[in-house]
Amino acid sequence: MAENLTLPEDFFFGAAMSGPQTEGRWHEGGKLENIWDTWSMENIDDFYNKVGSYVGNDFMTMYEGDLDILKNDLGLDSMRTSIQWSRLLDKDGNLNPEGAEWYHRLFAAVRDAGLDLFVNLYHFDMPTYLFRKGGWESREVVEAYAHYARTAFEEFGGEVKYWFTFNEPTVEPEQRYEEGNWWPKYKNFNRARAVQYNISIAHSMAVQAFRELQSAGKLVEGARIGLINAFMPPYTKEDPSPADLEAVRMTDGINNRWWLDLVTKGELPQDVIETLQERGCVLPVRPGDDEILARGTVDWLGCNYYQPKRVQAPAKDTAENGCPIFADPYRWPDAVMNESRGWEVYPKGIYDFGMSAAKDYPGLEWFVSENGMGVEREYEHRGADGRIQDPYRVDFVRQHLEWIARAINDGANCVGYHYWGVIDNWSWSNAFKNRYGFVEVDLMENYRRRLKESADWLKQVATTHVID
Ligand code: BGP
Repeated sequence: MAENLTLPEDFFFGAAMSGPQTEGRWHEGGKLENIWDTWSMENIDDFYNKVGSYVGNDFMTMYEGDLDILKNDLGLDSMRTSIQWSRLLDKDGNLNPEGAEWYHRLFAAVRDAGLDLFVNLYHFDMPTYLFRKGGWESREVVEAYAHYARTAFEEFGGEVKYWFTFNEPTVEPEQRYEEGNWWPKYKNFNRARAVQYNISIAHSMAVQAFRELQSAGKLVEGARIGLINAFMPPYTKEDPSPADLEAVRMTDGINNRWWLDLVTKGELPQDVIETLQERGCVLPVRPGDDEILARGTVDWLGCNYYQPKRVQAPAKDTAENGCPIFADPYRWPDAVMNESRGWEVYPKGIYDFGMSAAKDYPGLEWFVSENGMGVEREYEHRGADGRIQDPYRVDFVRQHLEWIARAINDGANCVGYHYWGVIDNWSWSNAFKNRYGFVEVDLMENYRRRLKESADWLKQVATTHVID
């Protein structure tokens, strides 16, 4: 039988972005400094081409035109952004009226544009004064997050239906606390897992606040809460040793099962917690935490998928600082790379995630909440009409959509696809290095938007759901 490579009619097809990466106006309207702003001021040399967090892609100025592009030029039906904690609340945890007014205005514009709105809370963007109080290592800050979540639900719960507590809650522990890539560049596996644990508590407290408001009839009909994680299916060598398989178990456990178990069962995976503790990892567990975690179950899940995680047994099992090492990276000889970004392109990974979720977490509804191909500016060539020609982006998305359609045909409960960075945006220390957009942002021309050639293809697929 011929493959049916179409996406379901009611499948969401949209765009993912975040507040701190797009909004700009970082010091206006009562917005507090967040960790990216502070890092930008402290060491701009750490940012690609010395472009800090200040401007995003100027979305706060250009949002009306951008929404029109999403809806009419690209044919999308939905979009995600995030509410910046540092814009919504002041230092005493009170609502910042100007910040709240902006989000009301934006959400109304999204509605008026005919797009379904997905709102995430935390996207790596902690207010600096809270980071200085210990950040995710402090329970006081976890409580402050729960207050921020509740305030956001109270303020916007009458207008926003689809909510998410965190974006990629393993990535910040990894980048900021474990691998030392993000300011202030800690390198400590144990600290990273302690932070991951506290984020799990914060997530569960937010879900509890959501449920309370929902039972009190304070949220729109059909409101849903979820979590967005970078699910990177782990793979090892074709002929693995028991130690390679152990590396897969722990990689999968820390990155994937940790969150899948939390959001479906209200608990963390016991085997992973036990192994961590056996290896000397101390988690900041407090009495009563199990009851908090038990409230962390959600209505659906976002899966950010860029690349798989290939691992093998570690060469040594302890780092210089005494922290355990569970896996080393493994370079698959057949890997196809996006050389510009340095990430592997493996579209079948999304199928494998969908199939394992269907088997191990039956009934779990999920969507692809980020996927995309970023390349450096030098890689993007213009045609005679001045538009960037990017057939590689079409190939990338087409292949991923094909594997998503196959997964759905084989029983995966995937209900949508959001492309990351539909309009080029600022991305953490990479700034504007990797450009994901179907729409170019010209940094030399006041952030002017211009469709890339791939935009025509995207519109065709987004409006027909036929993957051609
Ligand atoms: C994801 C993040 C996004 C975005 C994306 C691309 O992990 O959720 O916020 O940054 O990665 O990242 P980069 O620009 O580094 O390629």
